[in-house]
Amino acid sequence: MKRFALAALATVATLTSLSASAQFAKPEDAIKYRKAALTVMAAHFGRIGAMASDKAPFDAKIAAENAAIVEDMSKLPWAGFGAGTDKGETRAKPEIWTQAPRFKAAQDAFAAQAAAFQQAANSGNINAIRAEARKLGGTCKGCHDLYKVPSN
Ligand code: ASC
Repeated sequence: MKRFALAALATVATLTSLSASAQFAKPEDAIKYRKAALTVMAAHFGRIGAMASDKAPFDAKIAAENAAIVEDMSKLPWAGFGAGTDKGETRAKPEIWTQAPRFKAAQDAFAAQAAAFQQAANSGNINAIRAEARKLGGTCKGCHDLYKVPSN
């Protein structure tokens, strides 16, 4: 337990310093970074989604591993939304910058739900995983509806 707590703290410290120190030479680097982080997160969330919807056999260990990655990644994309990154290869809406506190609150709600999701995954209970995965998907969608230009 103690060792787990220390390891968790070390991970948080590392990720916090990583995201705080994420520096981008050019706006397009930041855009690439945030897309990459979101893509990796979606891939690992999708592996659990497949289990939650019975498209893949349930494996508690694999679920926990993927949820840990989702939780780690949930903190990273936001450093890539700095000033000047509203133009380019992006479907990010201007509201991200014109309603910055609201966008930040959405990030925080999302990260909190990612943590709850990881806890559920660690419990190994597929019904808890399903419930928290549904909520997490809801926070993804909530942000996309407000802040992402739909693809046609
Ligand atoms: C995912 C994923 C998203 C969200 C979104 C939820 O698994 O890749 O972008 O969930 O589809 O509505």
